[in-house]
Amino acid sequence: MASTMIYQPSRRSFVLGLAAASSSFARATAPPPYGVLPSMPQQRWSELGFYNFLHFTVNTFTDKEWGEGDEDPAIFNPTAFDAAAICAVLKDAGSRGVILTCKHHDGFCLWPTKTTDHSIRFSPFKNGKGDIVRELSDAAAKAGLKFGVYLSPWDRNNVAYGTPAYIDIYRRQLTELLTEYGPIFEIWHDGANGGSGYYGGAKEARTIDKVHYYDWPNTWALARKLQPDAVIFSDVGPDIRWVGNEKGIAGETCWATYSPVATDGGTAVPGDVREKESTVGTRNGKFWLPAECDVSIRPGWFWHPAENGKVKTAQQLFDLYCVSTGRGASFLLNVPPDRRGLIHEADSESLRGFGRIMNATFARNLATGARVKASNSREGYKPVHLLDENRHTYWATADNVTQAELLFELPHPVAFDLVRLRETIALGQRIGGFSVEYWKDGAWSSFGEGTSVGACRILRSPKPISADKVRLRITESAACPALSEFALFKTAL
Ligand code: FUL
Ligand code: CA
Repeated sequence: MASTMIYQPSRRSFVLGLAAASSSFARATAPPPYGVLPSMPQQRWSELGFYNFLHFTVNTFTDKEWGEGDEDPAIFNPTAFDAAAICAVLKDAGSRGVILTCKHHDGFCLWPTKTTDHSIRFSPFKNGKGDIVRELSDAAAKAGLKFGVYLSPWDRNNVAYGTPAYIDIYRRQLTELLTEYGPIFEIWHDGANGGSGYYGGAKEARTIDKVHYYDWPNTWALARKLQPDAVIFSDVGPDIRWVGNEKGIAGETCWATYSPVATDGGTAVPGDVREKESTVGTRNGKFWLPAECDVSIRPGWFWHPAENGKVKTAQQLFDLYCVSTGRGASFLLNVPPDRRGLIHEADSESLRGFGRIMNATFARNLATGARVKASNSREGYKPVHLLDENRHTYWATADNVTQAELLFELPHPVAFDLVRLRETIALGQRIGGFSVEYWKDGAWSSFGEGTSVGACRILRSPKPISADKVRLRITESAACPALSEFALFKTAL
């Protein structure tokens, strides 16, 4: 990965961004930033937490997970496709955005592209006049959901796949998607690459050189130019990294910084990265590359009638949220439309339940109203900023202080099983160790401890505990700690 591809904010832009949040902030001296820093699009992305994938294509009709690319476009014919209805279900679940498989490995395009005939234009859907990308991006905008595009680099239909001509086709497809459908928040490049396929009738296996074939730096430069506010995802970024598994689980330690390496120790590229390391990231890594946890609500990525009884429950989704977003990553949950072009009832029920749990659990920070004392505070960065519901104001210590204690005294005992911390990531990933304790029977008991914090860190206890005094200890920090929020919640199942 070329380091020039990683674009970082100027120091000025984020300091101004934070200062705008509170005028007393502007007068005090902010802690100097530490290490590599998130760009503005990466900072905005880290506030999303939960958003969705929609896997939808010819596979929905052939009952396959990977189409060969030899499908007759006539099979693509959703009978009741309703983008607004899909968005309404996602919105109710608390989703912040939706990423559509505009083209999966089969090469079938869900928009009337000029680059290939393997598309919706040759399907019976709306007599070839339909455009799923248009309908979904419009409906998402109306529902207040961000819209993102998945465009598979591997194309098992295209005759040119494996030759330089295909790279031009891929970039033209990307250009259509990034110029004709409004603002795009995330661009998703899959790592599955090369192998057998139809390839315009050749029906053979084609392998590609993963490091050079796609010329990623230039494709990403094109994406940056067309949608400068979007984040670009792949196994290795340049903005968001794959978490290294498809289970929706980030490492208990999950650094936002990462120095990706290929399996043989060489240059990491989409399709070749040490997956286990992607789960954890790298302390003081070379790039700001936070993890995204992609997982399907069903066993498969596409809708299969045989999996209607295997939909994850609302509670399972909540558990996944806690180990993805709650570990400094994000939760990208796939919900595949069925052959009608709707979210199946079983999936909507789980999503509704998940939304209910999320709303009821996170409705109110139970630490609100606590008196808070810090062992050390920097001038203008008092601990009250931890309880002001504003992620742009924060508590920080003096420059040379890298261990600290915060004491929260509540007016009444509260029952809680979740503790949520937010680090001030605009200043880099600083904290490397912390513990939470509560006062019980005249002594401090351990609630839990952790390493990385990042944009959001949730510690969970199997049972609620009740206390009127809670203590947070920062046990390790690479520079003086800067924390934006401290919150207590009780899971409302
Ligand atoms: C993988 C693909 O091969 C799957 O079909 C799916 O799209 C998943 C999100 O990424 O690499
Ligand atoms: Ca705050």
